[in-house]
Amino acid sequence: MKNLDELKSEIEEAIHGAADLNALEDIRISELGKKGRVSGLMKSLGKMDPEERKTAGQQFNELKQAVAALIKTRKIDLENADLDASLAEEKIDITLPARPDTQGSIHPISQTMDEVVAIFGEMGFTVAEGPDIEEDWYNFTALNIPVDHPARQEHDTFYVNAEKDGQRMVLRTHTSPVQIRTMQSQKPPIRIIVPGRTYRCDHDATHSPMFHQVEGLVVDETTHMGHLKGCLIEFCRAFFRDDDLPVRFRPSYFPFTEPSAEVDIGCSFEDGSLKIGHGDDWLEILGSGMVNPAVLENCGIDSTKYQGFAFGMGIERIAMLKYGIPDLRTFYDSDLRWLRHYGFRSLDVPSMVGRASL
Ligand code: 2NM
Repeated sequence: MKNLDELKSEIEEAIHGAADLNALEDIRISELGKKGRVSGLMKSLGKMDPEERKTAGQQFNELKQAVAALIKTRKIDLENADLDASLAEEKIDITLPARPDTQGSIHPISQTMDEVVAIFGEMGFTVAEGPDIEEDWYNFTALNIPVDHPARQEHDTFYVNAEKDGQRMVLRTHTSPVQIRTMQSQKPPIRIIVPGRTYRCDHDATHSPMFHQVEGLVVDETTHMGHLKGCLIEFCRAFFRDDDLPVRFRPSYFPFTEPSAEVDIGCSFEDGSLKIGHGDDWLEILGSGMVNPAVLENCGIDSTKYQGFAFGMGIERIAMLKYGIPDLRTFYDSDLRWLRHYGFRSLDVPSMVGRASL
């Protein structure tokens, strides 16, 4: 049997010479493993007589512990060396340009439509939608706007070179045809909100040939003007986030409603800038009225049993007022710098409005 001291220095030398963690692990197995040399010595104790076993056992144990300690120390050294090597090798290139910010933002039109829909959604309205290209009957006739009615000219209609069952097709001038379609296909009670694109042949600083509307309709047996007023006052105060916002109903005329009212909110023009919520001036926000019984009948609803109210608003207009956007035409320029300024973060829910800070 080899001299124990000799064996110890041989193992010690091997451990120090281990180039990496794998080599060290091989040494551990060949010395301390089940079939290792040191383990072999421990096994040989069984064949010794008691006196010999006592001294040898102590020596073998000391050797075993010394080898285990040496391996442990060498392991820590090798691990540190590995870390030092990768720190030296893996450099961070701080001269690389930053990655471009690819986060998009929500267009103010979409944001405003979502807000309006959310407010009416909480009141129990559901969203209805319909086609942009409409039959003349749905866009005008059913709404009590007969042929040669001046309102047809007022609406500056885009006519489409297509006919359906001999009917002229138009780009809808309002979203009201969706209300007509809903009244034809659903039984009251009806409570719908209709967001969407609308088209009028008009283009200047305050008009775009394509714009957005949200209209609403309620039809039930006992629906009355008080419901219209309460609902729209509530909407104006929720949308402009002002519980004391003054709201005024001003008599007006629409062929599809009788009586009709325009809805104004209180404001002031101090030092040339508009302030919503207080002051002696009024700003028009909505059109509204009790659905004309003729319109109900056109849709197959018994006007002796049912009554309804309806309203409509232009999204661009209320978005400009709420978010201080001065020029209508900028909505459609697709200018990314404009969108970064006026756009909204995608995770903002309609009730938690905040600007994108890009
Ligand atoms: C408005 C103003 C007043 C309206 C009426 C209807 C329908 F289909 F029920 F008759 N829909 N929308 C309406 C009434 C729209 O927008 C300024």
